[in-house]
Amino acid sequence: MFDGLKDKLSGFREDVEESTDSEPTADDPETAGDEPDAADAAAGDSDDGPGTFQRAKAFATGRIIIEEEDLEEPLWNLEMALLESDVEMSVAERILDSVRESMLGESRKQVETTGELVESALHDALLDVIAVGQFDFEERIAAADKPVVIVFTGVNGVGKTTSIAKLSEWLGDRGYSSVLANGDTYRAGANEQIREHADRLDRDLISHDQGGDPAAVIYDGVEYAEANDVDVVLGDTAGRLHTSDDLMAQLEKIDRVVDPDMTLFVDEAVAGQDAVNRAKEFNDAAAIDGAILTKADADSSGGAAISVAYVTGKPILFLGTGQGYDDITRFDPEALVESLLDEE
Ligand SMILES: Nc1nc2c(ncn2[C@@H]2O[C@H](COP(=O)(O)OP(=O)(O)OP(=O)(O)O)[C@@H](O)[C@H]2O)c(=O)[nH]1
Ligand SMILES: [Mg+2]
Repeated sequence: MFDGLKDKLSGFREDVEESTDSEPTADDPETAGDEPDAADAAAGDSDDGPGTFQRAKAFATGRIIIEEEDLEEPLWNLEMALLESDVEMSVAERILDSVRESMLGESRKQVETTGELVESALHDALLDVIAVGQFDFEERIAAADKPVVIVFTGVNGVGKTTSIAKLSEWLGDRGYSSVLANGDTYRAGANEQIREHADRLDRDLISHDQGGDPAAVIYDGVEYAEANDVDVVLGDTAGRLHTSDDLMAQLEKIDRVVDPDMTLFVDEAVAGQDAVNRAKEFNDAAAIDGAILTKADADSSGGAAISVAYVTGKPILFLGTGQGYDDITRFDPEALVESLLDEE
């Protein structure tokens, strides 16, 4: 998963190692910087002297000192790599700032190798953006008054209905009953599609005729759950663009009438930057509580997985990893960061 990004992150490590690997001596002018330019020359040797001396001393004592200029090119390459992997611009900048900060100045800490310093800087910088807003989903379900009402939103074809079926299975595995409510009264065939899932999973389904009011369907789902002691109502909605005013007004009505405990935004990991933009737009239009990224099994750049939480302030809660009902996993920021930095 996210192999492209993984390669690029290890490229950064190599870049830094390369730009810091020549062991400097106080009288070796080459070590003052890789590409001495006119400004360096004009400033004279007085700028380079103490830095070089410090570094030589650090080498002598086994410490590693990274100079600003060692990082310039690697950081630029890292920025390009992140952007190419569809990491959102503000997120890439945040990552660069954290990496720079933890590798320079204060943190000239004792580490074994430059590689380790890079690894720990990248680890902290990535976790900082990926883990934004995380909460324990299962604990929240356990603690909430029943029924817990969850509504799923997003654009067409990203995997909302499939994710509902998977989540129903996931909840069942943990002892929670659920009912499906088909708020997609818009698309022809939507009832039949979710009916198939409900039948296969042996779940009850609340649906109205095509063209009906989605808020009314989900409301009926809640009443059904209350009457039958069902723990969770999973409310589907039609795929929509955040720009389709009528459909967005429907979401507001669902919010008003049903007041769901959670609204989860669903999008595809493979949509990269588009998924990031849509998450932000949906969150602005009707606040979401978290996101599900589907199709993480397909070869995706990883940009969405890294950016969505930072950009929306809401966590990614699940990854969809295939078409089967079991192909859903809790999104674990620490595990993702470790796998991105794992050298095998
Ligand atoms: N490989 C893979 N395919 C998935 C995943 N999640 C959903 N799909 C597939 O994506 C297609 C669309 O899924 P749906 O659940 O119908 O998407 P939707 O968002 O409900 O679509 P609309 O109701 O039309 O807006 C189906 O063929 C699913 O099997 C996933 O995690 N991995
Ligand atoms: Mg659907």
